[in-house]
Amino acid sequence: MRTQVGIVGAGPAGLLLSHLLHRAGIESIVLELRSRSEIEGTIRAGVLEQGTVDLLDSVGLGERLHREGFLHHGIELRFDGRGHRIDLTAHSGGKSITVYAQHEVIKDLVVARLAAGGTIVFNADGVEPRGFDGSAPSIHYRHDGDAQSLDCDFIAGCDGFHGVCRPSAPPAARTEFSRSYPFGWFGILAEAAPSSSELIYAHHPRGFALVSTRSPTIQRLYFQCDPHENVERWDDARIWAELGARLATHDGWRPVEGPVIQKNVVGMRSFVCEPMQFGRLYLAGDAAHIVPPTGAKGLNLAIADVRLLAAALIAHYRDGDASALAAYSAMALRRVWKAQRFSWFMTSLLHLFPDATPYQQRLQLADLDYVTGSQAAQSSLAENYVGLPFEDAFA
Ligand code: RFL
Ligand code: PHB
Repeated sequence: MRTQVGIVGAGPAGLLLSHLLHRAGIESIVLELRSRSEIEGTIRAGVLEQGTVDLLDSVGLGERLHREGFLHHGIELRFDGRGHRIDLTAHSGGKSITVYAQHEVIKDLVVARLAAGGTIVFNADGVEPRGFDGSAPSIHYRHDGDAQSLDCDFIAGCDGFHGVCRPSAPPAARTEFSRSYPFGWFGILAEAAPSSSELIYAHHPRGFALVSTRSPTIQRLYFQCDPHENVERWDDARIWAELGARLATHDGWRPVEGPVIQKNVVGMRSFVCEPMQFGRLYLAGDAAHIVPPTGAKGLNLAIADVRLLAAALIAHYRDGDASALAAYSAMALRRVWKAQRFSWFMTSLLHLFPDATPYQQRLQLADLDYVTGSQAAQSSLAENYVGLPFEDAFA
């Protein structure tokens, strides 16, 4: 088999890249380890930045998102039993966020690719990118027990943090920066009506908690936990007692409770691989970088990467201009590091750090007081939360 761009991974990065290339008349094939039902059923992100929504709109993917997603103009920071609303729209020159689940974005992308005659090879095992240091890359894999190979001009490594593309680049060519956190997030989906019309990020002496949403009848909530916590030790009553304690306000606010229909623990890590290009292999999304979910940046960064990468590939094929491809890694990394900074800031602001000294604990409270009391600090938070503007010349 042969195609122009061989894409590894059918997450948001790989599928959107394939869609953007198709619209410019460039062929691609997506190789995915898992089945269609698995990728469409994995519960992950929920918050889409304004720029992400605008991009999805501009390429015909906004219809269901606007119908079923929730447009939010603010978030609440809650600490010391009191809520403080940050007006995102007022502080960001009119921008907002949309709460729409990542797996719904995936479903929309799969439908769009298949309707356009695109190829997504599900259940592709043993994927191995080869020859990307020369001019004739290929991807070897197994499908239905048969060995296959896909020849291509470029390989896009969109296979997430645990994928094969990043490790296939020579270790000496990669510099990796990472930080792990001494806690995880216990995430639940519950059959309940919304507790709040906007997201609530709560700081509490028992640990962080977050109220998000999915639909008028399904709610998404998280609370900080031990990274090795066993979800089976938590029945519904214990989960709601913990969430109730961390989210309580002095005026008696309580979350709306309901049966917990899914629970899992998410690890927290910050990670960046530099560069994001190795010869004809280009990394995008979680394959190249990870942020803790507190800033809601991971999916949005994956989308920002492929926006740049698609534009650079289009410049190469349409105009014979290789300069954007050469600039891809440096340009993507500028945004990546700003998202790293913001995600680290939000994580540090809101979580309980088990080894924090009393001095550091007081600083954290001062930070919360400052952020919620200062217009300048709220503007900075809002600008980052709704998504920094795209700075590149090509679109
Ligand atoms: P993905 O989504 O991990 O997709 C990679 C795909 O590659 C496949 N794959 C392979 N395919 C072939 N061969 C191999 N060897 C392969 N190895 C892996 C995988 O099966 C998969 O289908 O990466 P991508 O596309 O870069 O997208 C990144 C986002 O998924 C991720 O950053 C976000 O989910 C992070 N995130 C959030 N981001 C936001 O922007 N807003 C949020 O509100 C938000 N909340 C979250 C989150 C992540 C969370 N978890 C579970 C880590 C909340 C949570 C709880
Ligand atoms: C979610 O809805 O899953 C969500 C919302 C905000 C975050 C992270 C996850 O910061």
